[in-house]
Amino acid sequence: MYAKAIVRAPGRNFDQGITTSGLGPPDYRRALRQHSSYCEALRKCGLDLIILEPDLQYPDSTFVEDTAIVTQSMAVITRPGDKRREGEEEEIEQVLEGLCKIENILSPGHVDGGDILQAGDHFFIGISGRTNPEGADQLESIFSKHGFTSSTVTVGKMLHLKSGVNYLGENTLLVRQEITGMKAFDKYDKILVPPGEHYAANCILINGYLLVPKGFPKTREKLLGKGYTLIELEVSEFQKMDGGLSCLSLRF
Ligand code: CIR
Repeated sequence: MYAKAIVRAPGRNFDQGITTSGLGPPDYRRALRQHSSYCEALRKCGLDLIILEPDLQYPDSTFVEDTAIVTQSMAVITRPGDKRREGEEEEIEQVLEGLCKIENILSPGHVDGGDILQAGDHFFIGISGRTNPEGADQLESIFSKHGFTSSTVTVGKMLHLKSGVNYLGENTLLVRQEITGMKAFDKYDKILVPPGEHYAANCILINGYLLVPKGFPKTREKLLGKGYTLIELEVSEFQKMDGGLSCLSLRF
């Protein structure tokens, strides 16, 4: 069970962040409304929220997930892999310091939290354009020191590992096509996101509720058919900036 989440609303320069989506500039007011509904949904899941002020120094800082990996017993503060996001983690470290034991990724390691997928006591570490092998090695040592197992996976063309695969509990992964053949995930049951809906692979399971992005009807039907209790959320403005549901919070 999760008890808390850290979130940060987008700043008014959110549209200056990094994007490759080609979906056009985000509408700031709509982004704020969507963020506020997202916070409401987290509260509905029973989480107490730690809400940080927008940080105009970092237009991407609403995507707090990339700055840390948080478990019940400790937090790893990352070194985000894109230069424009370096330093975003400092405030997150200050917040987490008061709550749990802290570990740090050190230079030349880089890790984005979006590349780290927890499935029970195992962590998959995606090696991507943002997470390098040095960062992954450091992370593996930290996980093992704290009693977790871990393994690395190559992310390929996606931004982050969790852009394509997410854990839904009970040995089940929600995956997009690229992931289905990957040996690393052999032992899991898989729910495949239908063609044309790959963005919907980024869903998050929180205390029995599955948060899913609105606008992906085939994925929705599939998940309802499997018996999940869904909370559908509009995240179109975050999608324009290459972000999904998981990126918008650190849950622990
Ligand atoms: C970036 O490119 O870093 C942001 N515009 C999007 C980050 C999304 N984060 C995530 O998937 N964990």
